[in-house]
Amino acid sequence: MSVQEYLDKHMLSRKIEDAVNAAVRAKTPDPVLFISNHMKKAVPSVITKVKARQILDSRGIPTVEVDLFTNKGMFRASVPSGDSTGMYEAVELRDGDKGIYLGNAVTKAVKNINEKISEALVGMDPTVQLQIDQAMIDLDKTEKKTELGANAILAVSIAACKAGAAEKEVPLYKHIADLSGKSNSILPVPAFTVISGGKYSGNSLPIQDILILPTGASRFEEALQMGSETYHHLKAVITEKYGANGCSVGEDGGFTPNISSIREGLDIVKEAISRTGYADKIKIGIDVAATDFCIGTKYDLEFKSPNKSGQNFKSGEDMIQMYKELCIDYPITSIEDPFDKEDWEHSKHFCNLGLCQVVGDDLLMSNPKRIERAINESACNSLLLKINQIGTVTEAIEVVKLAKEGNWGVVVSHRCGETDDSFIADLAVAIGAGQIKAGAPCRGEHLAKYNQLLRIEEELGDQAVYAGEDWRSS
Ligand code: 2PG
Ligand code: MG
Repeated sequence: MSVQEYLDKHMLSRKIEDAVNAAVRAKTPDPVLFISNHMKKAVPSVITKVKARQILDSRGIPTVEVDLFTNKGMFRASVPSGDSTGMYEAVELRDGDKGIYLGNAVTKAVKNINEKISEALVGMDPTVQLQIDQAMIDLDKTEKKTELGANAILAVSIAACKAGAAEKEVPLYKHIADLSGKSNSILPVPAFTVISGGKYSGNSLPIQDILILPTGASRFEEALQMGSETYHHLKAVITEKYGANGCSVGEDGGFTPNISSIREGLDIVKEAISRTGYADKIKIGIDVAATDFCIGTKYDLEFKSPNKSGQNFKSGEDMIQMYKELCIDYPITSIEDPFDKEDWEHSKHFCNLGLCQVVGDDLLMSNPKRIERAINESACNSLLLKINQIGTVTEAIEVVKLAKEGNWGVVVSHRCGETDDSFIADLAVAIGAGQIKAGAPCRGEHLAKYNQLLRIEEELGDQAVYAGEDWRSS
């Protein structure tokens, strides 16, 4: 189309005249800026270019970043990556050449965006998230996004979502809320990792994380303050008991003192909480990640102590007994993956006791079929949502609906390999998840999410609602 044809088609002469008249009416002190902003709104927004690159995540491992361009500007997104990759989740495309980044490069995924995905999306309206995601799903044609890579598809999906919000001139959480059919935005209760164990640390603690949940705060800002203060009191407790080198941190930012039992970890967290003065307002959660120490049908809580490992296996029933006692002795309100990902029987039995929230992470892998099964069998009562296990914003919204229809809690989660992208903060607010797990209240990749929640709370002003005690049912 020639420029003249374009001008005629979009009636630009008339729109320019309108912009000038509007500037005069508004008595603007800066007519050029006013007219250019006015004209920007008049331009129909379409995706004009999608450009991806390889960057590094918080572990120093390659991941995908994308710049999506519309007539309104450039919108950037990058995707996280996790350690636990299961057969039910969308596939992250990695090059596999061991000589380059130990096989972890993502240049094929980047190429897929720059060529195939870009070609398919250029010209589309960025507000039609469902169509954009569907176009990529159709292009990929595989069930687990193996062809283009879930890392490629998700990066573009998120960038398009940001572009859609800009096109509508609304905050990102508002746009996602519209896409989800939700009208009330809710600030989630943060679940801060404070102690790291399991495969994330060199200590002998078998479980992956001990977390704190400030459910008794009145605002998110207060919850963040409680989390930060507890974290620093914990640092002091650890220094007193284990020396300063106990304060090194693991992948998710939790301290990694050389403790060997769950109770030892819970005791120091309880001590830190008591030093804050918020005792009744902060609850404790644990991510057991029991799949990592399940051997056959037994659990080896000493799997990280070479001289004890394999000598004292626990049965599923023993594990249930242990959780029962822990829930009595500590303010535990949430247990994630208490059993192996295929140990449905003990998960069901434990969940039915109703002692605390039972979160399905490895059990579900954010997979709709596994979520449906777990709802039907009451194998857990909360979804850990990892968006890169699904691969598009639209499908993430769908699984949240599924979980909410089952009256479950929803925890929007980061991955151990993160970037400075704060998308999950807006997502958590928009879908009314009630809970977000984004690591410790330290380190840039975690604070990108928590700080974004501060901004959203500030922007919502009087309208801001913190999930607080309704963290499971918001
Ligand atoms: C988890 C997550 C985040 P990963 O188990 O909940 O901590 O770990 O990203 O390695 O799956
Ligand atoms: Mg987990």
